[in-house]
Amino acid sequence: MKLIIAIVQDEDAQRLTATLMSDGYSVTKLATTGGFLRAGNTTLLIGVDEERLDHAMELIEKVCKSRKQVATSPSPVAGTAGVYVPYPIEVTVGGATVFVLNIETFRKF
Ligand code: 2BA
Repeated sequence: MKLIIAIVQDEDAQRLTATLMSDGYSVTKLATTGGFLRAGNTTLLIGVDEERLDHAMELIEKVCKSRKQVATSPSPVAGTAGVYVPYPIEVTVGGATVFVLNIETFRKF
């Protein structure tokens, strides 16, 4: 068995969860926060049998879109007054950041 950990944008989370569940996958949805943008995103935990892994990955790739986001970042150098000056930066976020882990044991009690 494998555990897929998929970090996706909130905008895609609803549709991805519905798509996975309608194809018979079990999904746990966590509200998470990205360390860089410090904005909300969604992490899905999906336990899958090995033979269904590729199909789940295809669904994630199909549903999750990459988007440009403008974020405010502190400047790496202090301004003249010794204060960090925030400036806007554009980053491309997503479609999905996916980790796949081997699961040693899976039990439901
Ligand atoms: P954030 O950490 O908020 O990052 C949002 C986006 O900002 C990233 O999109 C990337 O385009 C950009 N970014 C991140 N760190 C950067 C840096 N040091 N300098 C410049 N730009 C940077 P994604 O790569 O699509 O990542 C989306 C979210 O997935 C991340 O949100 C984070 O929550 C998660 N993530 C990505 N890679 C990860 C990893 N190796 N481990 C754990 N979580 C990860």
